[in-house]
Amino acid sequence: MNILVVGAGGQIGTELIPHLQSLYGEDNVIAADLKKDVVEKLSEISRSVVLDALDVNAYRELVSKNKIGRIYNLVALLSATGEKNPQLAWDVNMGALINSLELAREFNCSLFTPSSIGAFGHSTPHKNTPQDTIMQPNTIYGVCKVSGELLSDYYYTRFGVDTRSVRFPGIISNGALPGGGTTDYAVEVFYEILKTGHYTCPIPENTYMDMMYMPDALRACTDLMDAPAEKLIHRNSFNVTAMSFNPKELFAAIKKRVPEATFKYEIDPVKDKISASWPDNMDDSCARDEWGWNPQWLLDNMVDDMLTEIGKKVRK
Ligand code: AKB
Repeated sequence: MNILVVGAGGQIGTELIPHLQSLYGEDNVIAADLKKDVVEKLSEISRSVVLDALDVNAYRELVSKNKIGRIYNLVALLSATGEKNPQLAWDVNMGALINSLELAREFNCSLFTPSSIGAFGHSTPHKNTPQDTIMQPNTIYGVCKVSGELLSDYYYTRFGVDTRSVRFPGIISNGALPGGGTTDYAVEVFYEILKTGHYTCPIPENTYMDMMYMPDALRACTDLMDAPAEKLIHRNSFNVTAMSFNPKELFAAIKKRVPEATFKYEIDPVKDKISASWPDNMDDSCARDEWGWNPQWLLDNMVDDMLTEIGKKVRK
């Protein structure tokens, strides 16, 4: 089966490519991204192509020519960026999704499109947030995610398209940087502490959010897509989480290992509002029951690994 990753140059895509290659073979994975320089970089590790996912004809030609059987649609403007330009966020996030859904229908592909904790809002229960609950997000990013979940389920029930998805929490990684998200602080802090010894945090110290280390996120992407269809009661989209912490707890874990590290807070009002509307911690028991979700990385081993890996990059 040939697998296409659209929006491959981002935080998840750049690490999903080698993960997919290790599972399904190097030649069976194609990375597509809008930016030429990003594609040049990706071509060092994978078959790669420039693609504007909003150009349905170019997208169709790529899928058809390469006999694509599975699509990972990772195209998205994230939560904080989305608030700066809501119309663009809607156009990009929904445009890439509808094209992916239509092509999955036409070429009988399975389709993974990540949803997010951003699909929830103030009226959602914030503690142990259930799988099926109130979803009234307060951001354009969240509105796109809820619409995307509904549309993906519609394509499954109406046309039989094999659509699946997870609600990702903040993803922590040491590869490509996240950009424009509310949870980005949990990555930025490692670079700043290792480079300068200091970090100024835009999120209030007591705001809890779900988080996940990249190796677990990659397994979520492939385990769900490989799960037997008959086991799935839900499809779009599964709550998945690995840990929940607030900035104070993360910084304490870093300070234990880097005693000279210092932290202060300068709250970003947009990120403050967004993070306050998201769950403190989600209940991911449906993912565990229906396709065996079982995260391996918690706060302590994640912090150890991030400090080691980013330490190597910073010292280079
Ligand atoms: C963001 O902060 O916007 C993303 C997300 C949780 O979807 N990382």
